[in-house]
Amino acid sequence: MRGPDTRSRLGRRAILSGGALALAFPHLVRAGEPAGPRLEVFGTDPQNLATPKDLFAQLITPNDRFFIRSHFGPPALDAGRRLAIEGLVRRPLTLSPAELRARFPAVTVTAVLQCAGNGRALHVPRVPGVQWVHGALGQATFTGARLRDVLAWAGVVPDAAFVTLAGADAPPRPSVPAFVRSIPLARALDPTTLVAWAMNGAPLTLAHGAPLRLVVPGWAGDHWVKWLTHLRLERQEAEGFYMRTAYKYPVRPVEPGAAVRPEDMRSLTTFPVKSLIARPADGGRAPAGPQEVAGCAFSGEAPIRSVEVSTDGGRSWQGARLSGKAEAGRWQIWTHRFVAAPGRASAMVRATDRKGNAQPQRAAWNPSGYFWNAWHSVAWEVL
Ligand SMILES: Nc1nc2c(c(=O)[nH]1)N[C@H]1C(S)=C(S)[C@@H](COP(=O)(O)O)O[C@H]1N2
Ligand SMILES: [Mo]
Repeated sequence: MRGPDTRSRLGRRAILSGGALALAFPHLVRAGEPAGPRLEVFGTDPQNLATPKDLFAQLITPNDRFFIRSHFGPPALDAGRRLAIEGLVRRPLTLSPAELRARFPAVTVTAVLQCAGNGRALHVPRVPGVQWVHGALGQATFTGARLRDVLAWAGVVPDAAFVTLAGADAPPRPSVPAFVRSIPLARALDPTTLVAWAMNGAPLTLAHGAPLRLVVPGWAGDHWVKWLTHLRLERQEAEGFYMRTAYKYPVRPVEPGAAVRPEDMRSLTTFPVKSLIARPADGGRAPAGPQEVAGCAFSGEAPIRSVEVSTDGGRSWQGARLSGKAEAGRWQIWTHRFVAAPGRASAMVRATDRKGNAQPQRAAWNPSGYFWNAWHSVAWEVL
């Protein structure tokens, strides 16, 4: 089976060296860092930058190599920007980031952050939108207050059912809808849902949502609202483009290219089971003898149960070795070793989670190109 990383797809974007990145986005690169490909550019206005795939063989993605995506670009940096908790609460209030940190216990979770559109470029037929291949993905430790502690302090009124989330970023023109998302109250009360101020032990950078962002482990990136300014308790889901039209997925599988009626769509929540090969790189070369294949595997639904690798085009599959903690919404690293003679070598990977969800051979096409998660394969030349 041919790997999906075809050259024409990779050709659609450039790799920015550390030096060029520093010029384009000075806040992303610290002075004195070695130059090298740090993030891959999929858009500059607003910035859409991808994590290089070789980083998916390590448990933590460093902050300066962690993908960046937003609809309108960041607002001004305001370290004291207040967060309002309002709507169906007994005690509407606003908190500065300092007050939030002082008042609630700090909790740290390690979680995958993945854009729903990651892999969009691999759906056939092609779907419009940012043509992410694999890199709208990373894993970090996030530190913040539990959203449920914050909500308990404000006192949620019984008929509240959703939390509507808004950030300080503004659309470029009044005619463009604002980025406003809702999550059900049950998900807001999940102990892993955080209002975070730190990522991998460092204060959040502006690109990743400073001073405060939401962290919703297991759920697609669109729920992880950055530059958070408002938490509004409501009876119903928010209206507006980003809830009513965007981030919708067919309730039943559809034919590739089919039009789907709005009533047959539901809002995205968890991302499905997926594994990727971080190394070796597709199209590379390696000396004959022992080969090591490695990557990550995760599911938003449940911890990973197993990862299997085929090095004979899918005829046989071997269990890979897993490392890292098994948790829903958190990736584990898998490795597999085999010996290859000179010629063409290939590897293909598939994962299954503990709810029995199996990564499919082909990803389910859908009108917005979300959640590509087909078996991933690479091929390289053994010398
Ligand atoms: N305020 C705000 N938050 C946002 C967005 C946005 O446009 N505005 N984009 C979301 C999307 S679609 C994704 S995938 C993640 C990306 O987070 P990152 O840039 O920290 O990787 O942020 C989310 N949070
Ligand atoms: Mo996203």
